[in-house]
Amino acid sequence: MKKRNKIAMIGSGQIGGILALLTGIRKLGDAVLFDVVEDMPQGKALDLSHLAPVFDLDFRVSGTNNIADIAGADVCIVTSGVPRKPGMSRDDLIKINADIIRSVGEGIKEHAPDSLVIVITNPLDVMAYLMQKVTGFDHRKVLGMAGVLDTARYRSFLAEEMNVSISSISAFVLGGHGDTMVPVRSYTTCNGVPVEKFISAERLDAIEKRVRGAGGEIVNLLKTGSAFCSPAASAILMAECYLQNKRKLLPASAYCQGEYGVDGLYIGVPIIMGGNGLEEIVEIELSDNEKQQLNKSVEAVRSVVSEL
Ligand code: A3D
Repeated sequence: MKKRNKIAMIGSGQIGGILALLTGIRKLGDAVLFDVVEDMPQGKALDLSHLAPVFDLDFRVSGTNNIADIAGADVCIVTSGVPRKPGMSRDDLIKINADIIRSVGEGIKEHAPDSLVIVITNPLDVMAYLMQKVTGFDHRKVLGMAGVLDTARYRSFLAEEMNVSISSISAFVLGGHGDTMVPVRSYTTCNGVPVEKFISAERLDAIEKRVRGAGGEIVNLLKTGSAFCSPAASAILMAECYLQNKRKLLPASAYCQGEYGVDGLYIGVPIIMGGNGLEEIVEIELSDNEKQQLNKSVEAVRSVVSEL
């Protein structure tokens, strides 16, 4: 009998809850919500299971405090950790979140050894690196979600500025998920037409600065947490590419072995994502300025990795 897909949320906080909701709405399979907080994942699961009949979704969802219940998961999406508070950088989270990633990584290795792991916990590129080390999984099966979200932010601001449909905007944000991320202007177009034809260089500088600070802008507005709907949607897109072998070209934090001059680090690069997880890292020609920015971003990630 063909098995139903199982998607495990490792961490059932703000992002975890939306991940389970979107798993149902996008018809990806069944969801299990795992968290250390007693009763909370069970409560979220019960609530979501009452949403399924409203939308006629053939979707089962359960909540647990026992990581053994993720057994057989096809995809594990990891948000366990603490989010930023106003005034904190993503790197300030490293000590607490590294311990949490080590502990859940052991659980994933034991109970879902064949799963694809998508890490969302910050500091993102460093936590993806640590997750791969702890699980020992093939690096193709451990990816970090950041580029899809950062690119979505870029596209959203550009579409608003140009007053065009969001679907016309194609863009890439590469590098580490932090203040040094690199919106790649040379590949940013409105239906193939370079974005510089529509927006002045000064306005583009301002928009790109806003992209780099967009996570912080949301933290300052929310005051008690960070963005959660769009990060969840971005990880679900990645899970979809894997489960449906879509072979979509998207930016993700991936283990580089010489690509872009980076060796032995996770960094945001364009990848083809399909049924093997990372199918291939695509090397695109960058301008000298973009190369310089990317190198700076890589050094920022490398210095946080050295703190592990
Ligand atoms: P939050 O709502 O606090 O959820 C985190 C959950 O992790 C909480 O429910 C905790 O109880 C749980 N948790 C802690 N320790 C463990 C453990 N050992 N095992 C299982 N669960 C545990 O945060 P959130 O969902 O808003 O954010 C989660 C993470 O995502 C944070 O590190 C954020 O910084 C990060 N984040 C990343 C992005 C990216 O674009 C990469 C965007 C937004 C947030």
